[in-house]
Amino acid sequence: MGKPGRNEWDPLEEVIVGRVEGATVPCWHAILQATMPTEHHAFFYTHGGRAFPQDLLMAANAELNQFVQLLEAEGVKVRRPDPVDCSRQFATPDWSSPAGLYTAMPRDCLLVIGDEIIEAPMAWRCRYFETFAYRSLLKNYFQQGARWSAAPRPQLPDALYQPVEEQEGEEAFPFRSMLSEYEPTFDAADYIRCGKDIFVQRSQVTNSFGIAWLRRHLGERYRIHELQFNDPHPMHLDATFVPLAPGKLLVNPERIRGIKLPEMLASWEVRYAAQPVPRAAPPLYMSSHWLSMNILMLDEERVVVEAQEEPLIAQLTSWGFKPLRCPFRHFQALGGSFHCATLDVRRRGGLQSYF
Ligand code: DAV
Repeated sequence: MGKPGRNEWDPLEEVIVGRVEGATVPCWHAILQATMPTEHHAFFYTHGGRAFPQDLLMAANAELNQFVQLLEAEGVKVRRPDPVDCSRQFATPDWSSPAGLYTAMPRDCLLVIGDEIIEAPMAWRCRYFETFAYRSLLKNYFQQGARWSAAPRPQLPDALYQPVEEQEGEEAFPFRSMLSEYEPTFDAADYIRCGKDIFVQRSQVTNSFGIAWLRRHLGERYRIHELQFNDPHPMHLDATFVPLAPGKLLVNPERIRGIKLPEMLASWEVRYAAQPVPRAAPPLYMSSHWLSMNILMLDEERVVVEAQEEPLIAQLTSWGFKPLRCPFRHFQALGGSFHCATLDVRRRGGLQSYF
C-alpha cells in the first residue's frame, strides 16, 4: 500500500469516500436505543428496512460528489466502495436482520494502522456484512502490499446486549453501557490515531474486550490509551476528541465537562470547538449536532469543514488552519460528516511519537 496512515494530519495521499446509494434505515434493535436521538426513534420504527428518503439521498449524493471533486482538486486520490443494495435481509444461525445499513461511513468499519487494514467487529447486527462493500478495494490493497486482517467475527447473540434503564439527563457519567463483555466488539471510529499513540473510548458499540483485543493484536509498536468523556450516548470519538495537528486538539465543550484529560496531553493546546450552527432541516436522524466537529485534515493546515459552520471556520482560521468549505448537511442526516465518510488509506510520513 506504499505509505500508510498513522495519524490524522500527515499529508493525505489516498482516501476511500463512502457511498449513499442503497442506504437503508436501520431496523429497530435494542442497541439503537443507546445512541439514536430520542426524537427519531419513531422514524426507525416506521421506516426501518426501507430506503432513506430519495430526495435526501439525492442531495447527499450531490454533496458527496462535490466533496470528491474538492479532494481531487487538492491532489488526493479518491477510491469508492462497491455499490450495495443494503435493503436485503440476512441471517446467521442465531438471528436474522431484515436489512443492512449503508456503505456511507468507511471510518466506522475499517481501521487503518500503519500498513494494516483491520475489519472491525461491529456490534450492530445490521452492520454485520458492511465491510463486504470494500472487499474489492481490500483485495487490491493486499496485492499492493497492505496487511489485511479482521478481528474475530462476533456472534452478536442476545447476551451481548444488556438493557439499562433510560438514562436521565445529559450528565450521566460514567455512561452505562448496553453492551456486555460477551465477546470483543468495536467500531473503528472509536479510535483516533496519533502516531505511536492511539486513543480510544469505550462506547455503546466498543467494549473493553474489543479494546483489549486490538491492544494485544497491535503489540508493542503502539500504545492504546482509553479516554472517558461526559457523554451518556458515546458512539465514535470523532465528534468529541479531534487532534488537528501535533500539539493542537479540538474537544467537544459539552463532553469535556468535568473530565480531566490525561497528563500526556498537558503540552498540547486544547481548544473547545465552536458551537454548531443551529439547523431546522434536514433532520440529524442518527447523531448529535456536534457533527460540525467531524472534519477531515488534508495536512497540518488544510481542513474540510461544513460550508455553513461559520463559527468553527472562524475558530480554525484564527488558529492558523486553512478551512476548505464543502456543503454536507444532507449527508450528515445519515449520522456522519467528513471524518466518518472517509478512510484515509495513505498519508505521507513515518511512525512518530508526539507525546
Ligand atoms: O453524535 O457525536 C458523531 C460520530 C458519528 N460517527 C455524535 C456522533
